[in-house]
Amino acid sequence: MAAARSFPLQFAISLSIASILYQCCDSFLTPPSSIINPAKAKQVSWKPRAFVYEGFLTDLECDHLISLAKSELKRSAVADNVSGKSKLSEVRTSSGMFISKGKDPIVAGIEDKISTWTFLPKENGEDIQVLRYEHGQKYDPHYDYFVDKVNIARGGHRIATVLMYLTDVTKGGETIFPQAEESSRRKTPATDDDLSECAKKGIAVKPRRGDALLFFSLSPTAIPDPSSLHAGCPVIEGEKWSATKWIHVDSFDKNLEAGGNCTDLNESCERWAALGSCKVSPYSTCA
Ligand SMILES: O=C(O)CCC(=O)C(=O)O
Repeated sequence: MAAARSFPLQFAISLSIASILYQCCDSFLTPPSSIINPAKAKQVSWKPRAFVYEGFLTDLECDHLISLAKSELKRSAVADNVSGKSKLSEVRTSSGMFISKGKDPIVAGIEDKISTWTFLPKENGEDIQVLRYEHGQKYDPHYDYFVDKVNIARGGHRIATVLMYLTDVTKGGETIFPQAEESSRRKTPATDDDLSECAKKGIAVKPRRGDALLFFSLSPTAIPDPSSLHAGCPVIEGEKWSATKWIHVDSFDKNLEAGGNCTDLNESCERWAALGSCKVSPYSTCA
């Protein structure tokens, strides 16, 4: 009888111990690198919507991406505005390579963090592109959204970009938004000796190893945002390694239908068209 009466008490004590152990071990088992702390993200600009997350990648993650890329680098290309085909251009002089999605647990962990931070599904992301910029190399001002129908057919527009800096750069190599609206809350100090001349022509983010820059190329109403124009300033001293994750409005993993026909891909197209989406967005894939 006594044993029966103390059962609820023993049960409650066991439950508390189990809960303490679970909480303690869970935080030991979860690598600190996979925890996203929104307080670490600072707003860089509101037009375009751009944020920097300090210490997004660990040293191990930065080194891992560089070591995967090192022996596979090729001259970077750009997409032709009409045909959508890749072509070499003086607009972009870095070298780079793509790391396939979920290639190993470290890459998959980085992709998990990106998805958690951006609230965008992993399947909407392209493979991570690792880039190396040597002295003088740069990426002239451009948009990440496409204007050709071929590239839009796979996953729709690129809605957001996460740019991760894998190294510090002694001088130059900043990412700059030349059309960004200066807000009264944040001004790039024009006299900052740390910044190159190129970086003083807009809102600039200085590459720091482990930091990540997130910006949106579409407005909240899903229309391409011209203020998202951005560039990689020439590297003046040192070397810049970065890794880019482009994220689309829809799945990038879905198989394309034969022929790549891109009209009315979404069952809601008729409704969107009735609401005027084709008039609002010249890039709509709805008929
Ligand atoms: O390297 C940079 O700072 C810019 C890179 C970039 O614009 C891109 O990868 O789309």
